[in-house]
Amino acid sequence: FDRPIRRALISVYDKTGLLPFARALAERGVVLISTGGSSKALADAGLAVTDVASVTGFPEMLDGRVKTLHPAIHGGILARRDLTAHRDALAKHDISEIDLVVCNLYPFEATVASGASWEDCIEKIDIGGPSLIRGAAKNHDFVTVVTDPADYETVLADLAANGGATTLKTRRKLAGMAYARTSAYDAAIAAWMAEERGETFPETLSIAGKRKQLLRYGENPHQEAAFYAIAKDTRPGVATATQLQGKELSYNNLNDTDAAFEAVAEFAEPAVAIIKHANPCGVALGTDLLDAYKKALACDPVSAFGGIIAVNRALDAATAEAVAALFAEVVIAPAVDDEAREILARKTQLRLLATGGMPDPAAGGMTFRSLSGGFLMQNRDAGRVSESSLQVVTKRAPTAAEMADLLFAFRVAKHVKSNAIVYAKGGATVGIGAGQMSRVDSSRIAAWKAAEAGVAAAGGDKGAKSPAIGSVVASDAFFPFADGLLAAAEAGATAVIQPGGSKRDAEVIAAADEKGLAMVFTGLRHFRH
Ligand code: 93A
Repeated sequence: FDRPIRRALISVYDKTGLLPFARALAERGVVLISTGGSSKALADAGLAVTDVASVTGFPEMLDGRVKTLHPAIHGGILARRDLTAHRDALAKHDISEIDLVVCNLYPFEATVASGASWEDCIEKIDIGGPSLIRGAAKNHDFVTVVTDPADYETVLADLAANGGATTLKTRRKLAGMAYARTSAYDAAIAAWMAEERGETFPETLSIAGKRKQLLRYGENPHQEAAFYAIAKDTRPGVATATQLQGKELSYNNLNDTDAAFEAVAEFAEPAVAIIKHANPCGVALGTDLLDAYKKALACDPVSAFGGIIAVNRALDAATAEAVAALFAEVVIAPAVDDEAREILARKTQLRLLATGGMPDPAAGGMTFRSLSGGFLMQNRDAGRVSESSLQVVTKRAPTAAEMADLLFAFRVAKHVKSNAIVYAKGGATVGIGAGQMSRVDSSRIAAWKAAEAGVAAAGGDKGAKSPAIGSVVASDAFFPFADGLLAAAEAGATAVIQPGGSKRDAEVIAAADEKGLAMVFTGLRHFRH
């Protein structure tokens, strides 16, 4: 049934690319039928066009709510060309076949995003358009449906190659895209209605994701995977980034790059995070990016090998040179200076991503986690503490320098898998303990890693002073016992930040006082699993 297209129905809100497409159709002798605004655009361009009203015998009515909803249109779209009974029915009612439907919908999503009133949003719910699209897609054995101006070229190429007809392969592909569009459209309407009812978590949920990339494999080579972007979510990050160079991004790259970029987004000062296996090897603030990079790298230079680096400023030449000296998998930045690009271009394998901006760490949004048979959904962890929200619980209050590091360390701890313990000094992490089942183990690991980094920095001198000495320590959740805190004191930490709220808080506070530590409670927990 690859028959030449003879009649096309054009009803598009977004008129991008319409005129050249319609002109090419007209040149092939295709009869153009069209609705109000589309019809006017075509006629203004000098194309011969038949108004829908003259096909249906009805004017467009009810402020345009009923334009194409008529058997003369839907009969022409839905009739099976291979059934005599269908052809007879059309003939009996004087209905002509429609072989091509070109339709894109009222911009419901954009209208909601613009903050329009309830009434305006309701008016932007397209009814006739989805009916045209769904009908044409159902009857794709005979009818071609185009819902995206980006596909006009494909259709014209098909017509040119097939004597004015499309191929079944193209029609099937376009039909699938058509249903993807109408389902995403309805999902957006349902989500908006739930939001308007004040339901953050509606009883049923559809999420429209657009495939951004097929991945070579998943977390492991025997797993298949793809990367989807949620259309509604325009937060700058991995899903919206442009890859400027380098090898194809892997599943694990994407996961780690997200962790890295979200971590540096926490800070207004120049910041760098180096991530491996979704945990930071180091995070630091600096006078500039290069300074921050050196400090972040010093935290765990061994693990940083093959890591992922995020910065929160346009990547400059000096930092690019330093980064180029390390083997890194990915670098992500809001922007990349021309000189920095040239420098990194030498590292042909290195994946370089530019996001165009930084996400607002305090902005809302949802996160998902899959589990067998379902998924968990929660608000993004946008929780934040400030100096004024902290409660000093020890005899000694933190000094100004300790306070700055406490706030920094706690913010980093939010980006470390639980149980998270972060030692920090001078705006840089010096030891990180991540993902342990017991908090005291995380505390000991972080201290041990700090000591190791100290030895490495001193060229292997086993007697080198641990950078944890004189540091502060953050814990993502309360210390259930004094042991984790005592391990930190032993490592040389002088101040502690933690949520508090343990049954044994009194014991933990007493231990801190005994060791001369200053300790603050946040009242806010940052679990991350
Ligand atoms: O209000 S509608 O749901 N009623 C209809 O019968 C109808 N038919 C097509 N909207 C309808 N359309 C939509 O009109 C199309 O989906 C398209 O977005 C728009 C094109 O209108 P115009 O050609 O007047 O600019």
